[in-house]
Amino acid sequence: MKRDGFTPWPIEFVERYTAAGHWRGKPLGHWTWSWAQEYGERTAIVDGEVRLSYRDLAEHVDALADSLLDLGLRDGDNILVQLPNSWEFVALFLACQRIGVAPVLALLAHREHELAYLADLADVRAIVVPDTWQGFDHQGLAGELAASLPQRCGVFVLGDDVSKSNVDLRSLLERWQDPARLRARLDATAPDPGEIALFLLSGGTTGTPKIIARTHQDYEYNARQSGAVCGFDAGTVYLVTLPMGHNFPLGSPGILATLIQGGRVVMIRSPKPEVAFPVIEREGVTVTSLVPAIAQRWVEAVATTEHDLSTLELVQVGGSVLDPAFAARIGPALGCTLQQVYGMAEGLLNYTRRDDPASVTNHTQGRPISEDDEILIVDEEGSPVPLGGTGELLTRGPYTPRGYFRAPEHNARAFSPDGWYRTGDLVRWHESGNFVVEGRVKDLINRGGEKISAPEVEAVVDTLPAVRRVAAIPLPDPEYGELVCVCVVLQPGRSLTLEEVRDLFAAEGVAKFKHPQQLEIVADFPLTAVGKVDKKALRQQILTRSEEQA
Ligand code: J2J
Repeated sequence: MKRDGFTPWPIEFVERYTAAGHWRGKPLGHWTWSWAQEYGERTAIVDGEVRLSYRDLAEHVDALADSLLDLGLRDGDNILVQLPNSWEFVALFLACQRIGVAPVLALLAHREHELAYLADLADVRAIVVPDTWQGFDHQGLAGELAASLPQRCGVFVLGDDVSKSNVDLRSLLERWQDPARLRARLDATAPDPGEIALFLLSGGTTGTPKIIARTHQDYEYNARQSGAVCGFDAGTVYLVTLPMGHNFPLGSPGILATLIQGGRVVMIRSPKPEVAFPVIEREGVTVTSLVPAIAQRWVEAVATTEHDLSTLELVQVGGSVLDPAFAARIGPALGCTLQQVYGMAEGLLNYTRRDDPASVTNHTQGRPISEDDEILIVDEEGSPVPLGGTGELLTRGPYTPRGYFRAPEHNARAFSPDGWYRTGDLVRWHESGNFVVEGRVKDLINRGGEKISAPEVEAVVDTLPAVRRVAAIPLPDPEYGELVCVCVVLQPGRSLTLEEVRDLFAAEGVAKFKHPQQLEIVADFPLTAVGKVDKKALRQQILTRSEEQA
């Protein structure tokens, strides 16, 4: 079913990507059974004590898809999903793909501020949450949120403590029908492969975060081609260390490429070394993906671990800047090859290759996966920079959508008239042909790979009566790379503390990782020539002030 608010690729590109074999004209859900046929009784997913074969997985997926239909969900509907890493999450994701229901992949850290916005933007028909997670009552919040929406919206809960008014997700996964008949029935109503399959969250540089609609065939290519580039095969045992709602573990190459290849996906719920290391040993994990902050913890912990990590072949690190000196330590410490990944939920994926020399792997962020990824590096006027120069990366391609979902105004700025996505990243070509990410022009804070929109933070702080003007900027953080600092010009005679700011964020139900860590009161903001806050100068001012105080 067609949804409004989606920017399609122009027809000549559809034809080109199809003719090249990138797009295969099949919905993502189609592949579940094609994998089951090919890989049958091999283990597809391991989650604690649960081990599912490819056939088990396909049967559970169909049972769940059918239950979702019974509950009234239809092709063209969207649902909000906020789940911990689990086999049930994988099954739900694939069940949605069978019937054209698109999950909006929220993070467990999100609270009412983010969830209410997403539920409204995507007009969701159900919210799927754990009962509780790390002490937080997700079920309670989802219930309140669903009741507050104008549309009818169900609450589906994963856990042991599902309240009577909600739907128990596990019960929907139970198999009681003849799999062959159910499969035929679901195949007959398969969704359009050019339609929206899932929504990923954008890091966002606007006051309200944008969501990215990915289609069935673009996302399948995203995963398959990533898998080919990264050497995923039937022997791949992929550990899902990062939250699977992220593009990186989900499809870059992640879970989907592992399943495409007939490998084994191993779920863990926390990236902590004490959780991950025993599972790596037990399952013989060969590949995982990490953000730099987690890689740091693993490298520190490996020195004293008793666990045997010798099956690890490849550790992918991406999402935020990786210091080259630290990069050089990762492979030797973990006994595997490092692969840097420069990716984005908006599409374009870059990987260093497994056979790149260490001088390239440690110092660059990789190169695109597809011969149809188009790349431009431009200066502030939009003119291409000379080879080797630094500029903003613009891209188009077979898995880079042409617009954010339901965001025409923002799209007019974030995309060029001929469909190039302006990444907001400053990059240059390295002599190896890989990119080096040099910085960014977009207004966000990258906290250990989690992206925080500066205007979103500013909009919250701006509601405080003491605040005349506010600017959120990134400052260096030893563990997470960057922290959120809010710089405030006060109203005359007023004062403000960091605690008051943080209390407001908590009261507004903003995800904790966005709460400011530092408050700086300033007399005024430096301005650019066009009268905007000069955040670069402001950041420099704050850094100099901190140095002087130290
Ligand atoms: C510097 N900055 C990086 C890197 C991303 C794989 C890996 C990462 C993401 C991701 C992803 C970086 N060095 N190695 O979706 O599939 C910053 C850039 C980029 C933004 C995208 C994947 N890797 N970044 O991080 O949508 O600024 O995707 O534009 O969360 O992260 O963020 P996101």
